[in-house]
Formats: sequence, C-alpha cells, structure tokens
Amino acid sequence: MRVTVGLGIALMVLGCGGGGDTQEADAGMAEEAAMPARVTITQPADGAVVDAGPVLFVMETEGLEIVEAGNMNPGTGHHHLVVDGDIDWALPIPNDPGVHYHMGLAQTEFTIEDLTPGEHRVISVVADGVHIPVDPPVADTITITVR
Ligand SMILES: [Cu+2]
Repeated sequence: MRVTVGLGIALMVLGCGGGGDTQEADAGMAEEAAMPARVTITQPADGAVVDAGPVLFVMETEGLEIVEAGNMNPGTGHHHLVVDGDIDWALPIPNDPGVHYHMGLAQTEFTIEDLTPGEHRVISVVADGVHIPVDPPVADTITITVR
C-alpha cells in the first residue's frame, strides 16, 4: 500500500512538472502546491537611487528551491537578472553580460559592476536547468537610478 501511494505521487510529480496538482492524498504536498512560487528583489529597493560603481542585488524566493544550472528537478531553478532587456518566456535566457546575467552556481546575491548612470529596469527571473523561465513565471521587477 505504501509503495502504491509513493509511486502515485512520483508519477504525479513527473506528470505535472511539480506544480498545480492539488490531489488530497498528501495534505502537506497539496498545501505546498497551492502556494505560488515567487521571487523578490530585496536589495536594492524598488525606486532606489544608488551611487555609480558595483551594485549588489539580493533575491529571496518562496515556494521553489534555488539550485545550480543544469538541475532539472521539478520545483527548482536558478536566478537571473535582466537589465533593460526583455524576456522570452518560452526560450532559454540568453547569455549576454550587460543585459542577461545567470546565477548558475545557485547564488542568491549578485553584483553588477558596470551599470551606467541613469534609470534602469531590472527584472529578476527564475529559470530551470536549461535556462528557460519556470512556468508559471516567477519574476520581480524594480526600477533603480544610478547617479
Ligand atoms: Cu541561466
């Protein structure tokens, strides 16, 4: 019986990619699935004015695990920062420093050294092991001004 239930949960996870299923076989798991994952840029604050020079970005996540790039386990991903750029939600995030940055070693903080003076839109987005944004999207956007 235990084996049957365990296998059922394993198949369910594989089948749905780790999200969305609210079967009540396991109350704890149903609760977890009901909470949407999210990411927040906790530093700098949205609207902050920062001095030119290195700027430290700090990300906090809920509802998913931050792991190294290459890990395709359901419910995991790694951080990215997109500076004044766009995101194609269906494609791998490009690797072009200056616009798209990958935190492929599971970092939750990242310093951008060379932000130009002026206003910048910075998007934090969590993507899977092959750098495709997780679905549903887990992202946060701030605007900062470098002086
Ligand atoms: Cu990546």
